[in-house]
Amino acid sequence: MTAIPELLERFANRDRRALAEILTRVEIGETIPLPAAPAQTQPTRVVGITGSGGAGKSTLVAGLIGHLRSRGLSVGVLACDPQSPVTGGALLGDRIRVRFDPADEGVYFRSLSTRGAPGGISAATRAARDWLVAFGFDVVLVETVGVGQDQIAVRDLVDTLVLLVTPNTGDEVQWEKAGLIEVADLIVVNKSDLPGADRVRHQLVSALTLSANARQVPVLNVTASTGQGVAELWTAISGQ
Ligand SMILES: Nc1nc2c(ncn2[C@@H]2O[C@H](COP(=O)(O)OP(=O)(O)OP(=O)(O)O)[C@@H](O)[C@H]2O)c(=O)[nH]1
Ligand SMILES: [Mg+2]
Repeated sequence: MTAIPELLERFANRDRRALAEILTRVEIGETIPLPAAPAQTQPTRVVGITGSGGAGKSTLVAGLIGHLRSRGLSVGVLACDPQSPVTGGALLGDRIRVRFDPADEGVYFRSLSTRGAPGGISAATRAARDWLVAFGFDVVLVETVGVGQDQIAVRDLVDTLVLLVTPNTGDEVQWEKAGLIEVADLIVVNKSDLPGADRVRHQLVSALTLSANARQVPVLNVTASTGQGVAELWTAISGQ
């Protein structure tokens, strides 16, 4: 194990291996003093991507990485994996599905096991987010599975919360019940290549009109698997 002063010095020099070691140590509960974020023209924007299992969150994260890199923005990703019923560890799924150039220094990807923590958010997620912000990424994306009311916990972790729903799954009713559509800043109807996308979109728009929180929550159609709508989504996020 590296001594803390050395680790922090390497971290300050933007050494990704130091970042990785810090995240591992923080995840197992060690407290390491967090340095101030470097001076940036724009502060880091932290964006939460939530939705039920298989909604296309990782695919969208991959699409956003591509879009953000093409604009010269660096990206740190935290993927909060659901507890695996088999091993209790992180599922490999996210690491397999999110593809990016491993040699690209502008992207950093990290999976955290949620280990059954309430809210589907690992206790260490907040700390990990803070370290990615301190590292100075332009954008930090937090992928987390939506599993009901506890998911609202993600709200406090991010500047912008994006909720993914998909056509014909009945999810929209569930999200409404869970109050998630009221805390989301943006709602994405992903898999808009599938039938029923417009119907779901209309249902969401009317549910939002009726909701107690009468904020203007944009509902966007996206097809993450082709990248359709990803640029428009980023425009909406960065204009928030
Ligand atoms: N038709 C269609 N399929 C999609 C789209 N986006 C993602 N998928 C597919 O949906 C499946 C699940 O995608 P993921 O990105 O792994 O979904 P996820 O929400 O990250 O899944 P978990 O992390 O396991 O909850 C994959 O087979 C994707 O190829 C889309 O826009 N259209
Ligand atoms: Mg995923």
